[in-house]
Amino acid sequence: MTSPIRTERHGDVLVIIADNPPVNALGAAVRQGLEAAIEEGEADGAIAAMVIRCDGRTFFAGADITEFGKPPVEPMLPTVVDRIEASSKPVVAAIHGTALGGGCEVALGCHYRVAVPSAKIGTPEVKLGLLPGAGGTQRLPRLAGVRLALEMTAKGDPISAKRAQEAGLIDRIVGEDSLAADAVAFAGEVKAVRPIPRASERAVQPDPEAVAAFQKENARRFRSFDAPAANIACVVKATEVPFDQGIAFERKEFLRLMTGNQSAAQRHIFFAERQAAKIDDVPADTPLRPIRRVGVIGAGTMGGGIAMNFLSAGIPVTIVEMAQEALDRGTGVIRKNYEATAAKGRMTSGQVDTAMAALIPTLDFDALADCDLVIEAVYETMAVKQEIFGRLDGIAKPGAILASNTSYLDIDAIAACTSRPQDVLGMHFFSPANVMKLLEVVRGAKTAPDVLATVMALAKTIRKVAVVAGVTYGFIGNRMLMPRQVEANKLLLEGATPEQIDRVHVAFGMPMGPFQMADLAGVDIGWHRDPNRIENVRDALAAEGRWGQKRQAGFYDYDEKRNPSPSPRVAEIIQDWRDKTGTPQHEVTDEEIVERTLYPMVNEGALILEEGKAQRASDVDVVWIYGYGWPVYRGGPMFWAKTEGYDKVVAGLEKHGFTVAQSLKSGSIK
Ligand code: 3H9
Repeated sequence: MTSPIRTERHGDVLVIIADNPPVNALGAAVRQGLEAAIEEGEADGAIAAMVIRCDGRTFFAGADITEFGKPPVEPMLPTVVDRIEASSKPVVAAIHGTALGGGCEVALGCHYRVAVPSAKIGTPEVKLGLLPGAGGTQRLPRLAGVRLALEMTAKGDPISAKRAQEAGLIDRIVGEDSLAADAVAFAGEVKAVRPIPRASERAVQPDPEAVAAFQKENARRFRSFDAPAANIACVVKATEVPFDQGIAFERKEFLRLMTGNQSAAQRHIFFAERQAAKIDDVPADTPLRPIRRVGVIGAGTMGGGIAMNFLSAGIPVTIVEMAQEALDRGTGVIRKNYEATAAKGRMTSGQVDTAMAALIPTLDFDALADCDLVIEAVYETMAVKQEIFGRLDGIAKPGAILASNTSYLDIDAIAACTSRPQDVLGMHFFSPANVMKLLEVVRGAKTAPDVLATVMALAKTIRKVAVVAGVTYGFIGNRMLMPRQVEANKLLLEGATPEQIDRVHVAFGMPMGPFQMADLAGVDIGWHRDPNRIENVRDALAAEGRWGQKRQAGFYDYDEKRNPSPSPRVAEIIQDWRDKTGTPQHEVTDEEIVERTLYPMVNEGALILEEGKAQRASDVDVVWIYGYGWPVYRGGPMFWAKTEGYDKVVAGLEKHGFTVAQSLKSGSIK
């Protein structure tokens, strides 16, 4: 097998080039090749300096994550980085694309670093539940100081080449298109400089104030995650002990994280997210339909948020409403949202204007005729949707993709109202649609493969994580929410309180519990259809005007700042329903809440998979991570069930009388 590493001689500079697509991950063959190339440069008397660079789209994007958990293959990355640093001849890293994780650590092991202006440098290991385990936590603070090292390791966001240069991580920014030649020239300039600058030999001052401030600022963000604290501890260690001892500490912490459940879950989600983009029976090279203009029907909260995704990506949008007032209101909200982003410094006012200029608000339905994709975002009523799709069929140009943003309804029944069901599918955005990462792409019985492929690719353009779902009530996410809600309501009657149930969910890692969610979304959702029908606690609250946060009263009472407190009135209403229904009371434990609200979600997920409404278990996990804030360190409901043990989940479900999915019983979930 040919090595992914080759060498070239440019005068007295040995250029070591990696070619390991797609992202030059530092797999075993790359590590072996790098070590051998350094030896080659050391041994050759005609060589005075070396350059390490990569072919393809990026400098090394990190260790090869697929190797984690498998038997180690020598040389390990820390050894390779040490070998580079120990070289008696200067080594220059030539960086383009993203020097991430182990890639960043290779660069830090080099004696000099040059980069193109568009390059990014970072240590995102924390996002995989890890820390830079090839000396990064010890070299980074020595080169860039404690504060930036904390930012980079514990938060994991990459920095620009410019910022890296200011911080002393990059020695020179070179031409965007002349990296190879400029790096060789730079190596020529530094080849005779002695002593050779080695990061490990530099001193770093402790900065306890910076550490304390950083921990305080990020306490919420780091809540319940193991890896940020470990990253911080390693950086602090770098300021306290000699390099070798710091490395020993880093190694110990790295292995602890690597073998833990959190990192396994986070690595699972990394691959799950990428896997979700693949459609089993649609080839990756399926020709796509061009999407140059998007139409959105409905300028309400959902429609406006959907439109923003495309405007932000530079795709013009025609947005249609029935009344001028609603149209103006919708357009105004879009502008206000953009201006708020600009006020936070995340957009320029020029970008706000460009986005707004690409929006055509209109009352004229016929204006949708030149759109390549039309997304309907109106009331969740089948009759209304069918009427709209019938009209759209008469207006949209041939080949246009027609999508519904329905959260529950049958896409096939909607498609049947058109003469072109092959062009129809669901695009289920999550609220707020311009913020939430998840997009459920609902594949109808007749949806054409290229329509599906086009929408999946488009999702990437608008920076969504898309998951394919089949036609089933509530698709993947909302269908799994239903058994949770049913049980939460039963538990109230049996003796639990909304506070207890929500607390168990928040302690589990969810952003909020079922009743907090109801208050946020609106307790009155669904109730307006038949206000005279009062069948449960929720209806009773809605009938009393306790519609949730918007009314400062729902399952909780709220003050003006929307801080919740337990509601005596709600306790009364619950007691009323306990009496009315004669429900036997018992002391509900936290464990029972987990077994009765979270296990049924897993069970429903298994049924969805058995019915072929989701392609794979990891897709179900992606839905819950990106659509509902399931804690990423638990890897999504299906992954979590595996870590809990399928037997335990099955036993818990059976104990409470649920009918358990066959695949869960046999442990054959895929
Ligand atoms: C580490 O370095 C530990 C060390 O500190 C210590 C060691 C001792 N390995 O994302 P894309 C695959 S931890 C294996 O779609 P983009 C990916 O699965 C690592 N495979 O492209 C996908 O495969 P497929 C620290 C990897 O252009 C394909 O490459 N580094 C790896 O949107 C394309 O990926 C990171 O955490 C990998 N490291 O984004 C960086 N990376 O086509 C992780 C990617 O079969 N990577 N693949 O689905 C990224 O953030 C993005 O991939 C990147 C490119 C920004 C590089």
